Amino acid sequence: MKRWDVKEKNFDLIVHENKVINSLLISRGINSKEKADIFLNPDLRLLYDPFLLKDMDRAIDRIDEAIKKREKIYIYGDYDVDGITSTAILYRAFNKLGVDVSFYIPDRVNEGYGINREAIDHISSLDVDLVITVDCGISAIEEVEYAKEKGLDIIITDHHECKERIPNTIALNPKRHDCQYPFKGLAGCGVAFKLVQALFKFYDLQGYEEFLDLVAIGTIADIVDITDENRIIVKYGLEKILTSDKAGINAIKQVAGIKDKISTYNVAFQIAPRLNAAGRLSDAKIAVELFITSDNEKAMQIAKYLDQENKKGSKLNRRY
Ligand SMILES: [Mn+2]
Repeated sequence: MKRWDVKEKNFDLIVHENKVINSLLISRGINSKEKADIFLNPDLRLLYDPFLLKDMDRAIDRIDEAIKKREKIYIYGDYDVDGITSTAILYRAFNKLGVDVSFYIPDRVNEGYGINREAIDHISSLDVDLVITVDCGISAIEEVEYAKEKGLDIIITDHHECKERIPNTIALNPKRHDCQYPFKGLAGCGVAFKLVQALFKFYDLQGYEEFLDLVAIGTIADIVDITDENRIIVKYGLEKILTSDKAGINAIKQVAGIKDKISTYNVAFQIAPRLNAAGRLSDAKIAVELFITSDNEKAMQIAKYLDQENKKGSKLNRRY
């Protein structure tokens, strides 16, 4: 497959004035000066404008309405690391905005991935007005219609491939065929992060960077390509993990033995498996709790529990 890759690359393009660097960049698939800039100098200021995502303006309008009317918002997540971190990012952001927010993570064994009717029944019984999905929803056409019949409004945030038809609701996904966003490779938590970036911009709030630790964990764990905007997220996110003041980040670092140095390896092979242990146990909620609590003791208890369960799991894998 690599051969075809090379053939498709246009070595006549000029993305950098130095010829050697230019061909190196082109061979990596970097096809614009803007992308070359990000590659050579990943800088937070080079993060794309979140409003370039199709429907971002509509999403912000609907959320603003929810905030003004003091509506209840439910985040609908997923049990893998991308879904867990996405949920925690939005939860923390809404908490900061003073929103009445809760979250729902489907059970891996009993419910499986994505939105299901029983979950919608449950959520709609709780006086919820607005549901925001993370890392799922872009193929749930019927379930979204069902939720609307039940009086729920839904905003989808997702990064999975889009079929020709997508649900008839506000939907953020860089892979939408009608979305002009310059980078298609965001993880689910990357899309959630863009929503937070847009909200902070809209309300003129500082500090969206504080979510980069969680975005980096989800992005690395989801095995998306660490190119383009993901490079910026991972570079700053790894630094943020080391200096984080989140109870859960510090607790998981401690059980994973991470102190003053960190790489994508530490996240992929030490942090992510411990979080995935929760999903395996049908207990992914607890991993979200880890990342939204400000109670150091509670965070440490959860981290130790995940650490033990992960050790049990890896023993099982060795035996069979
Ligand atoms: Mn994902």
